[in-house]
Amino acid sequence: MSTFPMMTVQQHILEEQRRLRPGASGDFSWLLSGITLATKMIAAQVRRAGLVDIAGAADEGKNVQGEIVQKLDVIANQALLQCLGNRGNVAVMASEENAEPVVVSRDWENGTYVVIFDPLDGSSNIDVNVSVGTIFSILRRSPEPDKYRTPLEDVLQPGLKQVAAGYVVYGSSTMFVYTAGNGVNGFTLDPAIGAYLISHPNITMPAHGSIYSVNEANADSFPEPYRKYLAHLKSGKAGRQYSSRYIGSLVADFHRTLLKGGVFLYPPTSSHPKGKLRLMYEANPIAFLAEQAQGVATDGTRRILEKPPESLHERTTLLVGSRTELDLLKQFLK
Ligand code: P6P
Repeated sequence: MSTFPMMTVQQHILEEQRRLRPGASGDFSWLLSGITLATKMIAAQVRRAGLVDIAGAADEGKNVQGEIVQKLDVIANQALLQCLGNRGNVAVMASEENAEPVVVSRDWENGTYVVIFDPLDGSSNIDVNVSVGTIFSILRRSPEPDKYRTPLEDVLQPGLKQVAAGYVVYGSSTMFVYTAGNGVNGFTLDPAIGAYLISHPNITMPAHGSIYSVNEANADSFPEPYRKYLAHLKSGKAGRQYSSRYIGSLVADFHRTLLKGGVFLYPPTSSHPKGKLRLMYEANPIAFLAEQAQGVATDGTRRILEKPPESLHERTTLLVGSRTELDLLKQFLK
């Protein structure tokens, strides 16, 4: 038995591809390697964020080295646009940082994939050294090549159409977690060799948890069924004592829910009556991972993955977690 878990994420993706798509061209694994490369570049910047801040700006926008100091999420966005833009099989990219989809100038005719991402979700937490994350969602471009569709039409597909989704959480360690529709696997970045090595094979969400995760400051403006549900969990009448954990970074809050179970909720609030989280690059990839790990993801009325998107940056309510906690929530929402 080797001392190190030598299964890298690249190897895993290739094996997945061989098993699921024998004879495939390998372009899917080439695409995912563009994402893993970009996230290693982002991790390097996130890990030194404080230093940049200390260096600060010698003058407007420049640090003492004369470099242009950019917000980390802009840097993260550029890393993903560059690393994916030159893969040769990406037709369109869409980002939380860009108002409109980005058409990859090359290969528009041959580009197979659409990649949607939140380059640095929760970036406001960086200043206080709290975990942040990159979230991505991969779709295929429309199967009818003869039917012209605008880049936005190629992006606005329901979550059920995702061929892969995942995130990188820049936490106490840097972890890459993804699904290609055949379960969820987690990889930890070994900085010594710059490779993601398998650390969490076949992740399944516990069917019953003991943690609820919600921003309690908004509770007074939640619709009543949510308030009653949370009161029920706190009362001990749900059969166990629950703890409350809320990091305020979706990737970190979901990662804990994926591994430990329980429920994460972002219900409608007075400031966000349709929910705050973004459908295309937060809720959909998270929902795909949750369902692949035997969990549940809904907006309170339907599966997140079934929602027909109307706009790139539309928001949604997100209720995601273990089957027991979500089935109970559905009883309160009826
Ligand atoms: P609130 C971060 O800004 C984010 O988009 C998610 O990562 C996180 O779950 C949510 O917003 C936190 O929102 O209103 O609780 O600060």
